[in-house]
Parts: sequence; C-alpha cells; structure tokens
Amino acid sequence: MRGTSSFLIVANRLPVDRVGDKEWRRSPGGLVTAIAPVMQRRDGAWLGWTGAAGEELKPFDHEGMHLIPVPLSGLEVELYYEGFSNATLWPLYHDVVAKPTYSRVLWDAYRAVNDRFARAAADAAAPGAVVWVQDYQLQLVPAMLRKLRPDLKIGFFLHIPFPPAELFNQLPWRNEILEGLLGADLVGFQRPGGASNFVRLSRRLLGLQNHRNEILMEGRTVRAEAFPISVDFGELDQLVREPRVLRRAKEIRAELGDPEHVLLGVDRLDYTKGIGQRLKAFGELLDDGAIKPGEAVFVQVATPTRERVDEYRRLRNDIELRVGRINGEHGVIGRQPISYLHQSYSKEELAALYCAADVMVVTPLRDGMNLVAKEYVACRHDLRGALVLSEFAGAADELRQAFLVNPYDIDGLKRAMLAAMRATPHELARRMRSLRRRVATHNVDKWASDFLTALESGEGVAEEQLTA
Ligand code: ADQ
Repeated sequence: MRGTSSFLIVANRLPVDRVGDKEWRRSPGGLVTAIAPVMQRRDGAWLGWTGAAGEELKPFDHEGMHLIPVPLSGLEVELYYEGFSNATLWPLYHDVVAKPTYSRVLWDAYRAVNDRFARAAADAAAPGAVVWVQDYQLQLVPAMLRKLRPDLKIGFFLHIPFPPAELFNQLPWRNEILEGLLGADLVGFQRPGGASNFVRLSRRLLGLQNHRNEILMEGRTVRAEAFPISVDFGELDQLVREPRVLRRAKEIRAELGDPEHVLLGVDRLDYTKGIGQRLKAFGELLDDGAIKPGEAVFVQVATPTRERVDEYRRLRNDIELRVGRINGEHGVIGRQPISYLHQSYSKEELAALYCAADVMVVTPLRDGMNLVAKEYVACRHDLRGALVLSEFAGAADELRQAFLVNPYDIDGLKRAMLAAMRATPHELARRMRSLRRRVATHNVDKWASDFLTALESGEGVAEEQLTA
C-alpha cells in the first residue's frame, strides 16, 4: 500500500494537545513552529501518539497539518514510554545521572511500538517521500521502515545526547539500536561529539566501514552529522517588544518585592537539569551572607513531567524539601528567597519572566541542547541580563559568552552566580550582544532547513536499482 504524503514527520507525540473534550491546540515548542511551514508547503503529515492511553482516532487536520494518530495501550505507555524510553534510554543517554533499568519486558514493548510506528509511516508515505523520524523513543523506526519501503528518503534526529562507548555498551540491545538508526540516510545529532560517538560505535560494535562521518551499511551510505537545534528568535524578539509583556515583567518584579537581583530557573522537573545543585548554591550564598536577605530572589519554575516514573517522584520531594529548608531559614513573613512554581506557563508569561530576570540560571548535568538558554537570549534585546550556563548543555558549544559553569562544582556555581549579579551593564551588554548574534543567525528555521537540505542532497537509492 502507498500513501499520499510526500513529507512525513514521525514523532512519539502529535504536535497538538487536547483542550476540553473535542478541541485541539497546537503544542508550544520549536519543533512544531519550525516544521509547520514545511508541512504546509509540502502536503505533509505528522504521525504520533495523542497522549491519551487506549485512544483510537482517525486521521484529522489541524491548522493546515494532516495528523495521523498512532494508538498506545495503557500497558504500552507504561512499558514503552515510561519504561524503556524514560527509565532506560533517558538516564543512559544522560551520563547515567540516574541508574537505568534494563528489562527484557520493556525492550519487547519498545520494539513492538516502534514496529507499529514504522508500519503506519509505511502506509502514509507517498512513493519516494521524505520521512523525518524524531528522537530516542523511535530509534528502531528507520531500519523497520526501510525494510517496508526502500524507496523512501529517511532522516532521523536525536534531541538528546548520544553517549560514548563506555556508557552505550551497557545496553543489552546496543547492536539493535545502532542497526535501527542505520536504517536512515542521515542521522542528526545536537553536537559533533554525538555524531562521532555514533560513527565509532558503528565501527566497533558492528564492524562497519566509514569514511569520516559517512558509514557504509549494506551498500548504502549513512551520514552522521550535528545540527544544533534552536528557537524562533524573531517571534520571541517581537513578543518582548509588546508593551503588555513589559508591563507584566515589571509587575512580576513588584510582586517579588522589587529585589535588587531576580534569578530565574525554568525547566521540566527532571533530574538531568541540575535544579538541586543551583538551589544548593543559592542557599549557600545566603548562608555565607554573600547575598543579604531581601537582596535577591530565586524564581524556580519546574514544569511537572513524567510523574509516574519513580525517579521523578523522588526528585520532586527532594527539591521541595530543599526549597522549604532554605525558605524556612532565610525567609521573613511575607517574603521568601525562593519562589517555587510547579506549573506550566504560556509563552507570553515565560517571556515576561525572562524579561524580569537579571540572571538566568541553566545548570543541567547533561542536556542535548537546552532551549531555555536560547529563549532567554532571544528575549533580551535590552542587552541586560546574564546567562549562567552549564558546560554540559549542548548550547554551551555556541553560547561561549555566557558565564559557563560546571554544575557539580558548587563553589564554582556560587562564584558564577555572584559574578553574574555583580557584572557591570557594559560587560553584560558585551556578552549579550554576542550571544544574540549567534541565536539570531542560527534559529530554528535554519536548523530544519539545514537538516532537510542535507537529507535531500544525499545520494538516494534509485527506484530502478531496487529489487521487489
Ligand atoms: P527538554 O529536556 O524538554 O528538551 P529544553 O530544550 O529546555 O528541554 O526545552 C524545554 C521547553 O519547554 C522550552 O521551550 C521551555 O520554554 C518550555 N518550558 C519549560 N518549562 C516550562 C513551563 N513551566 N511552562 C511552559 N513551558 C515551559 C529536549 C532535550 C533538550 C533539547 C530539546 C529540543 O532534552 O536538550 O534542547 O529537546 O531538541
């Protein structure tokens, strides 16, 4: 069977969230923003899960995008999504900052769900279509899809880090994962290090030959390359020039008691993000008297995420305990040094928070890229504001003028936070100007078009070379 879509995105989730019972809303986030115009231009479709277990829906259209739901049962959500994706691959690919679970039951579910996605993609794609598979939940799809539809051009992009051999080799199914990815014509990573880890592992574990970043696989060439993802710079830059956003930013500072310094963290509540380390550093600055009570407020926005995975429940308790302890020790009636918000916000409210913050603190222990760092930069056309950034975030490769830190080094983190608070306006403007130049010229449109150009310019397999 051949479908009709000449451009297909395959991702764990569809790019929409449900509002109420029947309505859909486009999900926030760069991926959708970057890809929506390409989808509209090319008669594209997006294949993914709706987010509700056990739901079987027919394909539907939303804001010019054709959406094809792939169903997942409650058990599959538990084993494939919360299990193999988020309790095995996620911690393994993030430097094992939490211990990965290795279980054959989880692996079987991962394989079965990947197979379902591959079959659905094979049905939806037009002859010779371009199919772009996204992220760690679907690493087996490229090879499964190629087997069903060798006529397709298949790209894969990994949003999280790709680990070195010392870590990847722990995985009992390491060869299967590599073979799955090698089904693609182009495998994209956030950093060059991820691409070279992949090439090296393909050589060592599968005995494949390569020429630089090109791997020879069953007579085909698979390219591995870095494409650092970014944000919609223009959209954010416009948004923060709106008077209502600036008013809201002023209001936020007033609500916090107009302290001299507002520090901000914005993350999914994930153990890779180094939230505990940054709060510890801030708490110690208060303990040491380096920051006077009332002089600085730390706003930590921690979006709820993966709440059914044990490690995430433990993390939430740890963070809340730490916040409670610091506020208990250093707060006064009606004023607390940490404002902790376990909530999601609209793009506009986030933009106002970015404008209200003097110091943005981004301290992941490991992160594929980290879009929050780039969003902050895009929001600071006033050239004020300092970015404290972990050297273990992919974004650190590009944002060299940030205050770079090793988040495991609490003293170093304290020094960087103080330096950021005390920097002169001249120094802040110098740093921010350079950061903004980078994000403005390397925005998310460029990421998508660089990837697709590389995918489509690669040598394809001609239809007549194929045997049925
Ligand atoms: P994430 O781990 O989710 O992404 P990040 O890149 O920071 O991390 O993206 C988070 C997004 O969620 C940002 O756009 C941010 O604005 C938004 N967000 C965070 N908290 C929010 C809140 N409270 N309310 C509303 N929105 C909120 C994964 C990888 C990253 C990689 C991206 C994209 O882990 O390393 O940068 O994919 O490839």
